[in-house]
Amino acid sequence: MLRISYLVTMATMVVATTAAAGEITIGQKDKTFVMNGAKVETVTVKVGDTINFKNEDPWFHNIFSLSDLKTFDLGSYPQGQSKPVVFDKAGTAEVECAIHPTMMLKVEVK
Ligand SMILES: [Cu+2]
Repeated sequence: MLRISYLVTMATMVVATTAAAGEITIGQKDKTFVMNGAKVETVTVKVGDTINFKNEDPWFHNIFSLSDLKTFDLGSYPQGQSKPVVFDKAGTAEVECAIHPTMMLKVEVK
């Protein structure tokens, strides 16, 4: 009986650990980065978290980063489409748009 409750506890912990890797959506709207409808210039996530970059504008965006922490290039994609990036190391990444040089987002991974 004790052994069963131990196994249940362990199973619960595994589920909790898996759920800890979060997922957020950062929109591209009016040539800015937005989260929950509000403009953001810095966003903090945890190691292992995923950011879904979602284009909410009626024109293309091309989200990329040349940061040492995370180098990626999502290519250009239209309104409604979303592409994920996993931030798997701690540090800071500058995220930009290749089409709109004014777009800047700092991602702090802790
Ligand atoms: Cu853009």
